[in-house]
Amino acid sequence: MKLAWGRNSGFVQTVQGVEIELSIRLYPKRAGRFIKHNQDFFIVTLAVLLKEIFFSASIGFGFGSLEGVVSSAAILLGLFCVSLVFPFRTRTWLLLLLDLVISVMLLADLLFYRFFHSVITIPVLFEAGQVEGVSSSVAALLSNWDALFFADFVFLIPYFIYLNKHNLGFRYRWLRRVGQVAVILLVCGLTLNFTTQNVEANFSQNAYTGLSWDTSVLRNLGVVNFHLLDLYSFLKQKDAKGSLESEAPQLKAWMGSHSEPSNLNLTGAAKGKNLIIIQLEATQEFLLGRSVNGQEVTPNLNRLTQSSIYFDNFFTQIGQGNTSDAEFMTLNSLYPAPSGSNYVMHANDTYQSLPWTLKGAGYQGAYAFHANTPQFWNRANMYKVEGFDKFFNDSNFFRDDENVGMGLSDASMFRQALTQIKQLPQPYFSFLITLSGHYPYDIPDSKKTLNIPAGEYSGMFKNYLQAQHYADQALGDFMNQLQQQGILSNSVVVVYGDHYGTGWTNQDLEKFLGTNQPLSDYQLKELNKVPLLIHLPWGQAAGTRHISGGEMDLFPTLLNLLGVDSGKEFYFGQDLLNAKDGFSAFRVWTPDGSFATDEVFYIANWDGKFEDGTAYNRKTGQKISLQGLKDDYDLAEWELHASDLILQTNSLPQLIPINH
Ligand code: GP9
Ligand code: MN
Repeated sequence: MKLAWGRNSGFVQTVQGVEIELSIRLYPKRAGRFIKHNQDFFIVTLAVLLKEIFFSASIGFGFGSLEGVVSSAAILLGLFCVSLVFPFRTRTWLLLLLDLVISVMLLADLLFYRFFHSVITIPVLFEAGQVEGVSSSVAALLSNWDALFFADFVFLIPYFIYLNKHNLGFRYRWLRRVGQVAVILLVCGLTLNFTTQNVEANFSQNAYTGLSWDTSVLRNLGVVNFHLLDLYSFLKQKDAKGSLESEAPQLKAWMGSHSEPSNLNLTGAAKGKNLIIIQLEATQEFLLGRSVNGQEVTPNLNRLTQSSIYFDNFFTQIGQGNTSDAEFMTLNSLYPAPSGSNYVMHANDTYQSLPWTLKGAGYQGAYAFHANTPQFWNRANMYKVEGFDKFFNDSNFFRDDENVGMGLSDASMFRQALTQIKQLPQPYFSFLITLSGHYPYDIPDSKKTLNIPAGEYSGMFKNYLQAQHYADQALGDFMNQLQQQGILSNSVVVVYGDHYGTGWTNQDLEKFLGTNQPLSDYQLKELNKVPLLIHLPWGQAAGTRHISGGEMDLFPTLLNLLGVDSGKEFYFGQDLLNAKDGFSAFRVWTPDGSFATDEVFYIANWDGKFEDGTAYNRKTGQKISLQGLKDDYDLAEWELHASDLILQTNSLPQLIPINH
């Protein structure tokens, strides 16, 4: 479609060869009168447009692009003009209501963005249950400036009352009003058609398909357009869930070759032992072995590295589902969703997860312990689906006897969990998820036992260090208890961080790590690593392993150690004790298709073109050519696609035997 300025000072639109002329003659007087008598409509549109621009600036996108402002104005005029068909009084209040709805949406988006670095998408809305749980974070995320989103109401409400009282709205006959709306809609539609056309070509191939992680639409079409497109793609996706049939043979063949053990290092080394997995909230690898003011930040983890198989090159691979994604990968070795959380969106699928597999191999039961409301991350439903026999949570078990940060202290959680673990029929699988390290790391002063010199770091980073130091102490006490109670010699204890923390500055990290230069984006990606420690009875096979891996690899690694046949399982990760080379694919926070091997870290471009990505030699940190990396890139893309397909079509039962 081409747009041209027409003969009669109007628009000429050519649609499939037919010229349509919109003769909107520009009569300045009439136009002036139209604006004057519809000032409520124009004022509200302008106010909301300014809020959109303020939103863009607040999330660090500046005042937005010209396309963004034009597109935002067009969609707002288009949405709000519907109010013009109503009588004046009704429409003024309707306009204020629309203004309010969008303002609340913008504030919710802004808070969400400060926490998750993305705006709210439809799949995320299904996770509303967690709002209750993050309420302590919400207070920390608010800023005084946010009040600006509602500042216009202070003027608009009295002004609209005045307009109504003095009968200042122009009363067109209804047919004319409908005509005006139709013209405005047409102009807005044409404008949007024009601005949306080239987003994919100009900004990113993934602009529309990767709404949850690609910022092109948000930057270039504005947040209201973003939400409408997100809604559209959600509805479309619901209709068209692909089919697995054509891809099943490829998946089966791949699984066959993927699962073949190359050698049998430590296979069955912990056969028949209890499995205790402790997932630590926001514990990052860079904390280990470091001190502040001569004091170790994580003395207990540091000590544990000596008696465990310690993986020091282990990535978190989470998407928007944060903690739940880390759990999901550990339990299933399937990838996080492209947006939202699988715990929420795929809680009706069938899984052959770690609990089911272990129980099939003779384990007496699987138990989850997490001191939060059971609805958070939809755990109450999902843990049943994953095969846990009981979920010990805030509602049915934990006494709220000590609060730290987001909820019950880790110390109390471990203490109370142990009373149950001691009684479980053996061998068992216990899965414990901690909480005290959670953003905004606001723990009581009495629990801050690190001596951090004043002025050294931002408040947020100091709090992070204190919270992690506290959580490390709680973990250390729990490990001592396991030893004293004779559990440690009979169990495999796995400890890992769920994901990175947020909220501090790069300068904090640079100071903490003692780097002399600003950290590059690539270095920051490397710093996102989390620790993984696997403690076997009597410290068997202890030592540091440098193979690169991530949360997707835990499932096959544990099956090997526990001597459980993995031949019939389906998993994307690899057994880190037997794999020759590391391979981890990333998504959402690092563009889809990014991957890390022992040698290379390839960071894909948001535009989705392989050749626009950047690769680094992980030993030297230098940029390297992309030659020879295409196969691994294709593999990363394929694994993500295949995992999504399996989940969207609930197809594991077509690929492997399900034992429940
Ligand atoms: C909530 C806890 C934190 O129960 O697991 O989740 P997160 O906000 O880190 O995803
Ligand atoms: Mn978490």
